[in-house]
Amino acid sequence: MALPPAVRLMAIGTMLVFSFLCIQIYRAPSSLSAGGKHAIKIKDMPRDPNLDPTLEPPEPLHRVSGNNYAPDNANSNRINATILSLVRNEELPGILQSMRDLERTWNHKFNYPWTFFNDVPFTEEFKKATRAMTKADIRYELIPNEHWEVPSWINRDLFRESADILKEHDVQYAHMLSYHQMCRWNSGLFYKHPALKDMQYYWRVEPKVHFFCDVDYDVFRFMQDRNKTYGFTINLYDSPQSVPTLWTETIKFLASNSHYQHPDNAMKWLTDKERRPEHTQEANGYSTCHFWSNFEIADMNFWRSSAYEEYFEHLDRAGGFFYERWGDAPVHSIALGLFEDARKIHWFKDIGYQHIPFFNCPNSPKCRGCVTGRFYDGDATLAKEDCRPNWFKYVGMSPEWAVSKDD
Ligand SMILES: Nc1nc2c(ncn2[C@@H]2O[C@H](COP(=O)(O)OP(=O)(O)O)[C@@H](O)[C@H]2O)c(=O)[nH]1
Ligand SMILES: *[C@@H]1O[C@H](CO)[C@@H](O)[C@H](O)[C@H]1NC(C)=O
Ligand SMILES: *[C@@H]1O[C@H](CO)[C@@H](O)[C@H](O)[C@H]1NC(C)=O
Ligand SMILES: [Mg+2]
Repeated sequence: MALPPAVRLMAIGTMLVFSFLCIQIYRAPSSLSAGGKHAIKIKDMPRDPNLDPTLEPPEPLHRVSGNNYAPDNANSNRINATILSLVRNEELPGILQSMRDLERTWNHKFNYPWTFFNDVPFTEEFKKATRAMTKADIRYELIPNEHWEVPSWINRDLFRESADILKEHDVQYAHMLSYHQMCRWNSGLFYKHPALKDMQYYWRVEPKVHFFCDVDYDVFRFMQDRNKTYGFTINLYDSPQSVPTLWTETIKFLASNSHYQHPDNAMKWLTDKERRPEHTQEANGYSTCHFWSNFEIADMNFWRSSAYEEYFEHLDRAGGFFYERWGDAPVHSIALGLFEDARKIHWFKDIGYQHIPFFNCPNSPKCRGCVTGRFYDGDATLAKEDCRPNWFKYVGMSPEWAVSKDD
């Protein structure tokens, strides 16, 4: 593989450590017991589980009653949570579309605040138009320079050289410096913004996404009450060429931090080499399976833990946010898959969602505008990008969905 000399050296240098640790990790009892005894395991996913009827998760759920979620109620049932979105002024039409869908299906009932982030100030036009979409509070936050700027240890010449090579390998956005900055910020910086100091949970929203199904319970309370750390809708393979040394760096980190591994982790999902062997090989041991992070409902305490902080710091120093194109999705997913109890990761099966070109579309009378069970739109080769089969095989579907199975 044609890698820049510095990167090649780094890779060779870690080879020995890597092999040694692989043996160590696969021998550890922790990797034998992924998932929980109550999780619903499915082998090879013979049919899309979204074709089965989906109800709400079982009670107790927190619902609207009287004015308990009214926007101006100082003693509302809302917890410290926000919808958040990193967005550019130019993407105003796209974010209005996303807001319209999320407000219609969920937030007009619960009125959680929106927090918008930008690396440049929001325009008055942006503020005015977004304010008109919701009764809830909206905050417009500027990202501090020290969170957005390219770190001092990144060499610009090496960045450009590496981007040329990434481009040869068809890695999208290779030369777009701001895309690399965005991935780094979403990986390890966003939750450090002072505006989120008192916030614990967030729902991440991007411009131009769709929400299809009415959700009639407080999803943040659901996360809290059921001890969930992270919620996803779509689970995908990534381009191995965007993360050639992400797994090698992860193994290096684990060399001195193996105590951070959770006994009930999702290591098997992260390292499966049966379903797409060539992928795992190209990514040097990482299956590339990840939660698609344009949708996330999560507990920031996980990102704020010493395990994640130290892991991010290690990756940041290694330079792969710039010399490769590590996305926040694989970075978040690897950390969750290693350091968290896999049972605390929840598939929000009931939240109908689209970010082009993929869908989560459940079979429920609460959904309108998507085709039940459709996973992608466009070229048929997109079908193989679905990594849910491995998640259900190794970890299983959240026990909450057992109810709809008996239907
Ligand atoms: N403010 C700001 N937002 C950005 C920038 N780059 C990307 N984003 C946001 O980051 C998210 C991901 O970017 P997007 O272009 O949708 O990437 P894709 O979904 O991977 O194709 C979106 O919410 C964008 O609005 C940037 O330079 N500045
Ligand atoms: C939210 O956070 C603030 C500040 O930490 C705290 O005082 C408040 O009690 C929290 N509210 C809820 C509902 O947990
Ligand atoms: C959540 O965790 C708390 C504290 O560890 C525990 O007391 C509670 O029973 C757990 N609840 C659920 C639904 O697992
Ligand atoms: Mg996007």
